[in-house]
Amino acid sequence: MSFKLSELPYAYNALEPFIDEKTMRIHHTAHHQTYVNNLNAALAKHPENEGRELDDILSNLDKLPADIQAPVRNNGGGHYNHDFFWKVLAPAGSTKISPKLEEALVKNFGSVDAFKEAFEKAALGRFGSGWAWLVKKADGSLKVNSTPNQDNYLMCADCTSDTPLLGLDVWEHAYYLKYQNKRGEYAKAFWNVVNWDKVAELGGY
Ligand code: MN3
Repeated sequence: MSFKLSELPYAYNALEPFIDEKTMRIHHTAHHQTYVNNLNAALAKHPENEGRELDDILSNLDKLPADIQAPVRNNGGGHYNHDFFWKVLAPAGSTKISPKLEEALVKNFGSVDAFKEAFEKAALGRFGSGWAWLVKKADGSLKVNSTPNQDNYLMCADCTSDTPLLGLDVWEHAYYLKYQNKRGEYAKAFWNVVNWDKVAELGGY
């Protein structure tokens, strides 16, 4: 078994000018590819894990042999999160918030703008590297949260039943070439390239 890097569902320059081509190319072919390579290298040390789904592996990290728990957490999380991230991005103007999704955002956050504000706050508030998320809880409510490094909802004791609808990579490698230290500007620009159709589909709206 080995995990593979999937092709992006759009061209590297498709998210310009909000996320630039050079960043997308390096992010996908270098950063994401390295997570895949390192994940495969770690799992190869314990071939009894061959054929397991990544969801299953990441949901049961503590059952892996101790010597590969950290590399699988970091690189498996990296592979999983980036696969998710590419799917919730789309060229600017190609999708919009559906009435049902809008209704859910208004119900849970007060307004779409209040949701965006809460999400940007989570993105900015994450010290160091990590992710901001919009998740649907088991009770149907929507929440914004953030995780450090390449962690995600599969690894978090109180959020394993969460369904992620949207994620934003706030590692510097995701924005530094274009935005330098201005993570807030990157988080605001992100709204232009969200794949709202995918968000609605993931949430069942
Ligand atoms: Mn990244």
